[in-house]
Amino acid sequence: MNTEQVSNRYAEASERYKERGVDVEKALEKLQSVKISMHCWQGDDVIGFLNPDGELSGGIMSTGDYVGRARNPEELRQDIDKALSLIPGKHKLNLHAMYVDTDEVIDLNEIEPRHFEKWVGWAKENGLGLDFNPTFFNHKMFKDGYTLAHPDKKVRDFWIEHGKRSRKIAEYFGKELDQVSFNNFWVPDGMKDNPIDRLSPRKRLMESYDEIFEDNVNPEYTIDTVESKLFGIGAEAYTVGSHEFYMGYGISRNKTILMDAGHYHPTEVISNKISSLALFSDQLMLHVSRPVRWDSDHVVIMDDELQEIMKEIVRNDLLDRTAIGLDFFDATINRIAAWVVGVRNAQKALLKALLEPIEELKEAELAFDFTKRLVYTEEMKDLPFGDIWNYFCMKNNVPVGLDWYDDVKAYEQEVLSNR
Ligand code: RNT
Ligand code: ZN
Repeated sequence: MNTEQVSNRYAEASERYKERGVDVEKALEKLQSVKISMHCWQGDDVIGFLNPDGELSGGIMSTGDYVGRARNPEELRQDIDKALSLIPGKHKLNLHAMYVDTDEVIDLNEIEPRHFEKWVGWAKENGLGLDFNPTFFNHKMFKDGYTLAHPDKKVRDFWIEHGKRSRKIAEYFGKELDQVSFNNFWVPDGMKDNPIDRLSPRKRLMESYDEIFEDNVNPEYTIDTVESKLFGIGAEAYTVGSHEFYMGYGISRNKTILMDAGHYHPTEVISNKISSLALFSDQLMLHVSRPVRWDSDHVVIMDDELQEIMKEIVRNDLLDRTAIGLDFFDATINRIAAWVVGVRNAQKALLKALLEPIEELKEAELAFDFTKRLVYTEEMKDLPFGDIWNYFCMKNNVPVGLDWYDDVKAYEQEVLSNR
């Protein structure tokens, strides 16, 4: 499609939405302002640069050996640049501590802001924000299935130090880039088989966190988030940091609760949790991921749950209070395509949610007019949403429709296949 066709279709589509009382321009303005936190770890299968020959541990798994895994920070940034050039808008990169960029030989309990200076320089050049995560896996101190909940204080102390340092780095990101950096704590701690004592590890985890969070950091620059999980590989029977653990911890300690779409029972959805959490917490963060039968971290597609998540955020006016991050890792496909599909889908689902006649639907519901509610929401599905999305891409100078795929293929031939 050429520019004129895209514009014409946009004009027509806008009319259709207008008939339903939807202000398309306003929706696009909103969409433009939303930053998605794109996770760096799709680019190298969650290996990192601290221990490049190491294996992924912590009960998560990436499978596949597609050509072109990024092996160092330069390659990873080059790949991220490529992906971002195909995604409309300005976003954030979500870094893990193990993605340090330094010539010094350092360990997780020694990281400092200067080990991330290159990432910050790159983010500044590209007008991006940075989020952060301490890394509680891929390391020899992840012992006996435990980190912060380990019975041995020496093991806990190693990780407590790491956690403390991660907060200084996130604070530095926020200050340098003049926008808040979310710093997410997730630990894999758990047991393969049924424990005798479920309480003590949880108490240790709570006390370790309390120590980590003792230090003051500037809330304008960084916000701590805590991520729960149902189970991991090797922690099938018991995961210390469960949903209830972090609900209690987050609410009582004023920490932001992060919900990952893959971290609940298979029929349990985070879309139905957002509204409850929003009543008790000012800030929310999500890991938008796609579980397939279990916490499998598949690339995010335009499925019902993705759309439901975005609808919940938009209908309840929570966009300004909800940080949206992505979390998946698929090594069986082109990794840049994985990012582009995932981020673009998150944005598309958000746009769909923004293109609803929300007030009218709420009124119908309040008047118990469930017929109208059903009829309208079903008919809305047929409106030419794709024409609005294409126009948004064009306005942002990124490829429209399938055009981006050729770009990724060319990059694979020129760059990735030579690695
Ligand atoms: C693991 C969590 C966590 C990780 C990243 C790499 O189950 O979802 O968010 O995926 O920290
Ligand atoms: Zn996650």
